Amino acid sequence: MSFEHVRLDREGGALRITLDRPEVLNALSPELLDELRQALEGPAAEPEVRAVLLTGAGRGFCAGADLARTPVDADIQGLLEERYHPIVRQLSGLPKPVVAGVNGVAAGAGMSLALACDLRLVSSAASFAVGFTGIGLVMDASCSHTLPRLVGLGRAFELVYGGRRVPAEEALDLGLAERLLDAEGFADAAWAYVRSLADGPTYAYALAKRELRASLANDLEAQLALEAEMQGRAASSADVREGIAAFREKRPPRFRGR
Ligand code: LHQ
Repeated sequence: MSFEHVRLDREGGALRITLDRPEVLNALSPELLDELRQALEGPAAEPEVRAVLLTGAGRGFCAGADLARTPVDADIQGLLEERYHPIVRQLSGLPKPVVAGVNGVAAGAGMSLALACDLRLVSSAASFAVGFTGIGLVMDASCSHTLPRLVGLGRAFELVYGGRRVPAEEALDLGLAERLLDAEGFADAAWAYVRSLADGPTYAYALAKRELRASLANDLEAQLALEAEMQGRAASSADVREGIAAFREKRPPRFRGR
């Protein structure tokens, strides 16, 4: 599979997807969106891929929709349903860890993509800008779903009204990011983190991801039922046998991801 606007690297079970239009801070052109969707539905979904890193080339993570290529009188509703929603569903639904490596500014729908990932590693040079309202639009590509869940309703309002730019350190405090890493060496550190996740118990991670994602909508009874089902599956995996054997033998486990 060869792409022009998205770069893919594989190392062991880790896949890195790099948005690759650095001259426009990786703004989302129709071509980039198509390639990103193909990368997420193809290579990222292969069972041999056990963790995914989404990051950006150059000094930006993603500046959102390509404003030079997206006429505002276009069918934006159709565009979102056709091109953006499948990407969001893959980022949040892939049965493996999906990590955003936010190397630089993440704005508008670029911020949406980062928030749709399971967690965000941010460079000290990164920033977030809700952005949409600054140009008279509203949140899309799942930002209005993830943002209040991550930062709380009041803080979401504060970020949306005004659309200010949030620097990396504040993003960490607010809950927009989970780890702050030095800009120097960020790409290597983010990749090492995701490579280490790819050696983990992928099947347990996938089941845990279902539990956590479902917890936001479930009541206690529904969540207890889901946990029992997920634990039943985890307990019958080869990885749990390896995990327990490694514990008894006082050695690191060698998980095979199922
Ligand atoms: C860009 C962009 C960009 C094109 C920087 N497009 N070129 C809407 C419609 C449809 C469906 C889906 O969703 C949406 C929602 C959205 O995502 S709307 C777009 C939301 N994004 C924004 O409003 C961000 C617009 N960009 C900015 O405000 C700034 O560029 C930020 C704050 C991101 C970065 O500022 P700087 O670091 O000062 O960089 P810059 O502004 O100089 O940008 C560098 C280049 O990238 C520049 O090109 P140039 O040829 O002048 O060097 C920009 O024009 C280009 N660029 N964002 N979204």
